[in-house]
Parts: sequence; structure tokens; C-alpha cells
Amino acid sequence: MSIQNTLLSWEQISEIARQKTPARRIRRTPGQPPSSAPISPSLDKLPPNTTPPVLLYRDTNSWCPFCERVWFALEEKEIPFQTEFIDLSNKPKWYIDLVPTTLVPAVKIEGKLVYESKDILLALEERFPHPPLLPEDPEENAVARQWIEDAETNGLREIAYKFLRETTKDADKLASLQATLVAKLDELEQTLGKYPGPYFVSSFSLVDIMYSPHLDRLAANLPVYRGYHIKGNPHFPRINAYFQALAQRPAYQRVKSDDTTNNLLLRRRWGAQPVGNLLPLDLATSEEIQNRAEAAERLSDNRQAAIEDILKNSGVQALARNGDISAITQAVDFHLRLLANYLLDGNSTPLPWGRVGGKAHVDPWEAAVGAIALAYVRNRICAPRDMSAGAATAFRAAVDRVLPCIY
Ligand SMILES: N[C@@H](CCC(=O)N[C@@H](CS)C(=O)NCC(=O)O)C(=O)O
Repeated sequence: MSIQNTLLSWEQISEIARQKTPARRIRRTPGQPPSSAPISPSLDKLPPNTTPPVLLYRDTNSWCPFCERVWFALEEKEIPFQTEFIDLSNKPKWYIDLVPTTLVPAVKIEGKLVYESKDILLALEERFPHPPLLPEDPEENAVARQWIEDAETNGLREIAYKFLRETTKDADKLASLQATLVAKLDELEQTLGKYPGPYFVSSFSLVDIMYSPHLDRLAANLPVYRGYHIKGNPHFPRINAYFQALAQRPAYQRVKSDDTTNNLLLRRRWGAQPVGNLLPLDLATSEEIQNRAEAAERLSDNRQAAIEDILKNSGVQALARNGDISAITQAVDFHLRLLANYLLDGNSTPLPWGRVGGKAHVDPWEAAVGAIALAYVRNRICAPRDMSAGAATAFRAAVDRVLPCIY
């Protein structure tokens, strides 16, 4: 029996996957990036046909760390909200007219415009005080508010990005930038020690939200672009405990990027040159059935957009025989379905296993098309734009497993 016949159909994949993950997205109008948008679980709290109290304006690619702060707070506080995506490469005039800085994020809280991520966090706290993300104790509350300001002004972000973007090969200059950054991280390490527990103040707060998107990006990018590690570095026990505590928060798992997205982004945006490999995938995360199911569901639901993107941008059309795109489309569709099956079923999915007894097990032309499609899509997906960070990790690990079996 051919492998084709033993695979689940796309419909079966969607149905089974949805039973195994609570993550939900809506598909957007074709040609409207991003092709899908997350549905916040807190929308369930609203009676039907009610407008959510918050409208969030954010970047289409979900790369913006300042938007991540706001999304994180909305999810933590379980505030129902809607998202409007702003294409930063072609900002609409109405947005430029609406927001004085013209930057994202901005929000409308019950119709009132607020912009600047820090001000948005404080405005959300004021209007939606429960659960509190600032300490009740007045003294600690004042400290937290000061640290929120410090997060904007203490220069950590500026020095970190200067170090990451520096193009010099001058070892002394790089060492000096690194030393300045480490001194800033040392200050943060001390600050984290001032209250008991892993967070900045005695419970999770807006201070943690102010720092998390940038620290997360630094922890992913410094090893790859500068050979310097924050995660696992015994010099920073408190920063590491902070990362571990954050990882336990479901809201954080919904809004964060994965390391590969962060690593590829730096190269795409600034042409940064890696000094080492991309960070390895977290295999424990990639094995979690919920993550695998979300990745399979996303792939199934979004396959039309994925196939169009692969045909347009991966270079696979160069393999078209006599200009016949339909055969390529079919081969791409088959290999994406193979991947989705593998995500759902793991090792019980029959994989073609390349050459058997010296003979190719699948048509070599189809295998070549499939290999290009999978290799392309592995690094094309972005978290959390297309799926959660956990699902993206499962997706990439599954490609790494399936790819060598087909070619
Ligand atoms: N201080 C602002 C920074 C926001 C910001 O820099 N947003 C960037 C995206 S990460 C942006 O809108 N860039 C578009 C532009 O510069 O025109 C905040 O905290 O909200």
C-alpha cells in the first residue's frame, strides 16, 4: 500500500489535532498578512456579540517586543481584546493620523487611545486592577513603579543591541562592549535579589513584563551572534531563576517568540553575522503532544496560504516539468500532510526513508520538491505570528526528523 493511502486526510488531521490543543486562531482574508490571528481565551468570558473593552494595534509579524509586553499583560489579566494588525513597512494613513508617535503598540481602552507600551501597561492596571500586577504594599508598589521607569531608562537595551549589531572585528572593542553589557546584567541580577522569589518584586508584576521580551531576545541572540550565554550561565543565577519562573506561566507561553524566530530575525533585519549555529531546539518542548497538535492544526488550517508561499518564494517552481505547477502543488501538499501526520502520530507515521536497497523509495522528483518545501517552511514560520513558540519548536523538530527520510 502506498504511503499516500495510509496518511490521515487534512480534515482528519484538523479534527484530531483540535481535540489535543486548546490553542485557537482565526483565518484571515487571503492576502491579508498575517494569514491567521490568535483568539485570546479570555474572549470566552464575553457575552456573544459584545465588543471587547480593549483594541490592540500591533505589528503584523508579531516581532515587536513592546507589543509583546502589552499582549502579555492582557493575557495575564484575562482582559478580552481584539487585535488590529499594522503593517510597519506601509503604515496606513489613518494610523499615522491616530497615534502621535506612529509607533506600535497602541490600544484603545473602551475607546480611549493610549500609546507607548509602558503607559499602556499602567493604564490597563488602572482600569483592570484584578488580578493586580503591581504590589499592594505602598512601599513595594513605589519600588515597582520606579523599576518600570528604570527598565526604560537604564540603558540595558541600548548597550545590548549596540553589542549585537556591532560590525567591527576589533576584539578589544567587542570585549569592552561585552563588559559594559555584563555590568548592566549584573545590576539586574542584584535587583532581582532585593525581594524574595524569582520575580523582581515579591510576586509577578509589570516589572517582569517590562523586561521579559528583551531579555528573552538577548538570551536567544547573544550565544549565536556573540558567543555569550545568559541562560545556563552560573554568573546569573537569579536571571536564570526568573526565566524558569516565567516559563511556567501559560500567558507567557502564548505570547513569547521561540529562539529560532529570534535568531533568524536578527539576521533578516540587520544582516547580523552568526558566530555559531542557531540555538538547538528544546526537544522536551517539541515532544509535548499539545505543541505537536497545535503545529499540525495550524499547518492543516493554513495549508492553502503555506502552499502559495512555498510555490512563490521557495524556488521550488524551478523544478516544474513543462511548466506544470499542479504536479508541484500536489507534491508539496503531500509532504506537508506527511509532516502533519508525523506531528500527530510520531513514530507510527510511515516515513518513506529515502533509498531502500539502493532504490529510491519515493519518486526522486517528488522527494526533491518535498525536501525544498519542508526546508523552506521550517525557517519560514514565525512564533508567535503563525503559532505559539512551543508549537513552532515542535514543527521545526518534526521537519528535522522527516526531511532526511524523504531525500
Ligand atoms: N517606546 C515605544 C517603542 C515602540 C517601538 O519602537 N515600536 C516599533 C516596533 S518594535 C515601531 O513601531 N516601529 C515602526 C517605526 O519605527 O516606524 C514603546 O514602548 O511602545
